[in-house]
Amino acid sequence: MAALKRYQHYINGEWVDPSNDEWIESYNPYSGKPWAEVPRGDAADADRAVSAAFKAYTSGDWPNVGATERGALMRKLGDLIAANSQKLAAIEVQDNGKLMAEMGAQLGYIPQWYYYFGGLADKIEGSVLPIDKPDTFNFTVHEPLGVCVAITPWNSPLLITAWKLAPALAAGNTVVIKPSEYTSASTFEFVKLVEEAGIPPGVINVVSGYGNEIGEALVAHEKVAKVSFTGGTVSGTRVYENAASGLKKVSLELGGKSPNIVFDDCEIDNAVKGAISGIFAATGQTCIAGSRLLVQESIHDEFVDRLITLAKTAKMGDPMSIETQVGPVTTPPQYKKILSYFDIAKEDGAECVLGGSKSDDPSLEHGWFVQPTIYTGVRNSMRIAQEEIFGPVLSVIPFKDDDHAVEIANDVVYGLASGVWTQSIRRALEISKRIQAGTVWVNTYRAVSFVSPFGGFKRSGLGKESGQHAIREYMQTKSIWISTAEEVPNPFIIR
Ligand code: TXE
Repeated sequence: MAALKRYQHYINGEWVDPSNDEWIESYNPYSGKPWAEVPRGDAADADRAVSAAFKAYTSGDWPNVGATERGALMRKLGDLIAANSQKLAAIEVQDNGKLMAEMGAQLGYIPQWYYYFGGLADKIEGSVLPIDKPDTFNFTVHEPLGVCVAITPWNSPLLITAWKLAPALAAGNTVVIKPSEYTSASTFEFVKLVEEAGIPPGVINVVSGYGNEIGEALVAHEKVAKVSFTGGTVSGTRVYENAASGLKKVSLELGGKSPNIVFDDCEIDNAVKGAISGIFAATGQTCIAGSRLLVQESIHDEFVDRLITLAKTAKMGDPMSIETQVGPVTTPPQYKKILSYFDIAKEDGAECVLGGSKSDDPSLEHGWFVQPTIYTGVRNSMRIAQEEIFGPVLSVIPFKDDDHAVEIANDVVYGLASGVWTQSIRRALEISKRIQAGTVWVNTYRAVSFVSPFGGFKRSGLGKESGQHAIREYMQTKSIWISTAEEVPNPFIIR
């Protein structure tokens, strides 16, 4: 067997082995075989990376790089990602099982985050305040926080890295990135571009390993000012608890159980496509998956028929092939988790109208493939309607009218995204206002942009990524007071 490709930590501009010399095998989800190994980092590696980032934040070149120049460096980094997009896409497909068709488009788009936030770097202005005190000049400046830790999941490693890294860098912070132990390769490949972009050593560091080992050590490190986390709600809650003891700033982008609501006045063909893209794209492994399809009773049966017809055409196969529409599940635990929900759905009494098991295609037997699955007769109280499955498993829930749709839509602990399919502007606006979720898509689904804020309500998270205000998640405001009085007045009273 060919030797596995070995990646090292990237700390202070250098490639280094993990202190304990332990490694994690990285698998190709299509072949089910390991192809690379990444460091199994520990607390010592966390300390090395954070110390490098802290040094780069407090001394050396970075503190003297002005905001305009930071923007220029980020644009260079964006250009380098674009120039290397095919290579990065191929690594992600191999390591993660994402479709080449999706990764080609994603890598073409990722540079935009670096361009947008690079452009924003020198547009963050403080204010001079009309202060109510005599002989006083008061103004604000917005400063970076220091060392930021970016913890990313396995479902879209490079896109989610961009969402965190671009605003953090634009604000002037230094960063330690910890990708998922299942999919670290693409982040290591990406960080090779940092030196060529001219970004000083220590400003961007990448370390890999398990969440409960190096992940917890990073979050707990006393020199870390902020943690930005994307992942599951259980791990996110743990990160929040650990960060609390150091009073660190935290952004969390967690799970979802998003309602995709189809009203009887919709354009049915478009809504069917929207339902499919909401749950089967990326093999359902997205936080924004429209995993609860709420369909108005009057069109329920016709809609489900059309949905099944289209879903049956989904081509499952090798994610490298541009023809493939549904790829493998990325990790073995995730594969098992999805399969376990097929049993749960049966116990709960949902009716399986498509799929409902692992793939029976012999050509896919080595990979982690599950069939696109649709359940009808789902009540919103069932576990398949309440819990994030994170796979191509759709629960169809009928509703009577607008109030009923909103009631079901909001009756979950999550609030990440939602879809509304209607031709009525009045209804679109009304329902959008009433849904408790950070994103509402009307007559579309699964659209994201560097321009538009993204983040959850309720237990889907804290803070926003993308959009102008995301940079503020990586900054703090200082108020500076200057007295122009000739004499200091009575020192025993507050001024
Ligand atoms: O994710 P984890 P898992 C959901 C989805 C999935 C479930 C579990 O429902 O089935 O989460 O997936 C790091 N301190 N999402 O277990 O554990 C970990 O190493 C610090 C939704 O694979 O959340 C990895 O880098 N770090 C989701 C990252 O957190 C810790 C995307 C995410 O892993 C840590 C992925 C700790 N205590 C899964 N524990 C989304 N929102 O898009 C783990 N990590």
